[in-house]
Amino acid sequence: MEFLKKLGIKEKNFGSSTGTVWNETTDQGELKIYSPATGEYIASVYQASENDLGKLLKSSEEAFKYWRTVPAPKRGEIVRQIGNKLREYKKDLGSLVSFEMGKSLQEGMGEVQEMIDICDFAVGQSRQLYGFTMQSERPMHRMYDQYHPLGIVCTISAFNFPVAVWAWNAMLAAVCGDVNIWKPSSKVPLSAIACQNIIKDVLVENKLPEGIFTLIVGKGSTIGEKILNDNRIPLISVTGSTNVGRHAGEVIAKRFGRAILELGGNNAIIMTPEVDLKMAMPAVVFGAVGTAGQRCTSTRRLIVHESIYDKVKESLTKAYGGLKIGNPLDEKNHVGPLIDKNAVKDFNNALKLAVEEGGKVIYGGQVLEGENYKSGSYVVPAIVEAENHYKIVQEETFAPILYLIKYSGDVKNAIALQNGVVQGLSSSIFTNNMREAEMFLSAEGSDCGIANVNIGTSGAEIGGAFGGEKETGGGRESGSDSWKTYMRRQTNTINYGTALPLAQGIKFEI
Ligand code: UN1
Repeated sequence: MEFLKKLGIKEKNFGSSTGTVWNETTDQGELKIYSPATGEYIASVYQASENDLGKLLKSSEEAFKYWRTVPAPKRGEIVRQIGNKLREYKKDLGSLVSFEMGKSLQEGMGEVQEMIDICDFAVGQSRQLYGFTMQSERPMHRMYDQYHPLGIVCTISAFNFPVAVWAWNAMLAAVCGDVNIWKPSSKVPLSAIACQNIIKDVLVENKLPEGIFTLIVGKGSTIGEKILNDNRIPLISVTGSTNVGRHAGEVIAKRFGRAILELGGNNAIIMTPEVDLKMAMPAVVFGAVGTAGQRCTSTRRLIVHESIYDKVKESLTKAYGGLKIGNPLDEKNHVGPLIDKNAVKDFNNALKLAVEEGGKVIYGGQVLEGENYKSGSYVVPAIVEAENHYKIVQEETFAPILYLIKYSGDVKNAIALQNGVVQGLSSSIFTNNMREAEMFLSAEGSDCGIANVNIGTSGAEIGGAFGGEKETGGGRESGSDSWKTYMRRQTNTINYGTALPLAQGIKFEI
């Protein structure tokens, strides 16, 4: 595979780097990475040791002392160069993401584009990072707030977005003057190693010290726990399941660290009687089967008004009938494999539970076999008629299962169903009725972090803040003013007079 060579992936790779220097640990076990696309062996990664983490933290602490003094627009210049490198390697990195994770090449390339977009965004942001000025109640006083670099930021990313989620966090954190540790998912470490190789040239060309962008591939139970507990890391951004996030959030909170939690979703699309079905259908199908249902924003529930239910059911099954399932590197395929056989088990199990609770599988649900599906991770996306209260419908299953749910009466009933889960990431309504759309967006409407009109639940742009409420964790990454989380805020009051008046009219004379 040409792209592996271009990205500097060797047969055996070290798992931790302080920037350009790799720690040569080989005694902590080796991760053997197989492609879910073909089942073939790609390469291996030596897991890092706790000692390696110590080295990373030491170099990060040193680097922070320097990096925080570099003017923010100059830090932005480094991020601009990283964005350009990513442009150069877009096809190669997109291909590796697709090969290692199993998402379609289109989506792999899209993921790298998200990285490039956030680089551009962060470059612009680097000339802003502004606070407010306030009016003081005291004469000859000035008040303002300002933002300073926070310190070491760690990004713990999940397998489903092997590279983009790191960039959302690390590029913003970098312009904010923070230094970065990246702990990628052990299911997709090669994509992370490739990123480290891509940014290496920028670090060398600009003579930057080690410790600004570091990487550690290691066990959650040892390296992960150490990171969560380490007081030297003021901010940890965690993307993963609600279970992973609940534990991480608790540990980090105990030491008063800051966490950005971006956890599970149970995203729904509402279709009202005034839906434009032609437009809605591709959004639903892309949302439900894109990345084989393994996005946190994947569409898991379709809440349809009873008056159009049969029609929607028919066009949906027809659309699913046209899906091409197969090697994600082949651009004609819409749906690639699940990440591994455990995910296939979860898929099967969820379908079984749905049926036990009274659901009806009306399309798909098979595990594919044969020469083209050798990895054993390919499934036919399923559509299941179900009710919102089913236990399994209430859960996030990371697989292409779309629950078809009927509502009657007013749009408020659909909104109640949409909100009637513990997660709160993404949501959409398809309607041409502005009253319904505005109700959905109102204070009585969707309770999610993302609420869209006539757009699906997945595929958010980087310009908006990304994240959700309830068990999704409440964190926000990426655009809008999310950068503020990566900085420490300081309120400053300056007295340029000769008297010392106290606030609130308090008199204190000595
Ligand atoms: C994720 O699945 O963790 O909105 C992130 C989307 C992508 C990001 C998904 N931009 O689907």
